[in-house]
Amino acid sequence: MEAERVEKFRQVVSKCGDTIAILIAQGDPDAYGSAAILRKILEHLGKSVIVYYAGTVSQLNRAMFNIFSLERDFDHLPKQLPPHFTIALVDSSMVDDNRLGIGVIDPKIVIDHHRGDKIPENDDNWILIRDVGSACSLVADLAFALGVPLDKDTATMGALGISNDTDSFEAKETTDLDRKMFAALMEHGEQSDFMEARKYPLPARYYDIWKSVLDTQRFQQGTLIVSGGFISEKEKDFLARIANNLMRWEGVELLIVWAIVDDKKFVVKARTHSAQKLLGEILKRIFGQNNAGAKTWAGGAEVPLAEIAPVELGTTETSRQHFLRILIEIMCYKFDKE
Ligand SMILES: [Mn+2]
Repeated sequence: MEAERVEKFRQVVSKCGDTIAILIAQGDPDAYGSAAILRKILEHLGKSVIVYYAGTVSQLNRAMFNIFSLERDFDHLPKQLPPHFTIALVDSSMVDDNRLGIGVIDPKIVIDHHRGDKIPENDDNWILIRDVGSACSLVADLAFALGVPLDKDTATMGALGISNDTDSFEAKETTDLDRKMFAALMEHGEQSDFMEARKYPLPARYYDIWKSVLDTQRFQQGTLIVSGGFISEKEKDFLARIANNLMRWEGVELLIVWAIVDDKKFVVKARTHSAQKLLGEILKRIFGQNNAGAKTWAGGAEVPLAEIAPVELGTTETSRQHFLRILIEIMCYKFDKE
């Protein structure tokens, strides 16, 4: 990282309040790792830090939470933060993110690899948004530039974030920085913890959801639309895992994996192979400006169910299956022209 950017970071941090709240909008290994490394950086610079995560801990993230005792280190984001807390945002750059549920925020530090909102930088904030595979790579680069010592757990978590977001360096977004930072982090990290957090057993429900995905598939003009059916909040990121896998399907250019979460929310994971398809724009147009976001090749959306479904979700199994079939048709219609 350029010396002047590092210097600017020091200056911005010195102007921040004593307590910095690092916010995690989407629970995934990249966000957790980024937050853990940024915490070490800010503590090294004399700040006290609280890491807050929004939403629940998914089943896939549970392994990481257990291995690194994150229940102890991370706090659940409350409805409101004390006004004197300075906000730092990692692995996201949306200032009005519905997932946070605390309204519009004014973060002084933003480190992200999603193209989304462009937050303007001024003398009092430090914004780093770059097209790399993982936010952890950017935060680790900053940590090494500042000479921040990283303990075994923090370094391993950073490496996990990189390998998760780059799909073990197979994703198109993967850059030289991701590979370098992974190697640098694992010099301090622990291979056995790394493996345990990557190769945890998958619950039977994961394969049930796969069955629904295969049963509901619709393929039209390069667009594959599938549904995981009714799932719980904790099972939500099974969808991303399934989506990454389905992108190997021959002829698929745009992939939409959706499900109904806890009978309340409509959740979408989208993937594309085509740089012509501006995924973020497509998703925002279909699902609403504040409900969707995307990197170049991957994105997602979350919408209250009532906003997307024209009928009430019934209670009997027959009516629920009927509801699902209606939504399958609606989704095919919405993506017909994309
Ligand atoms: Mn990420």
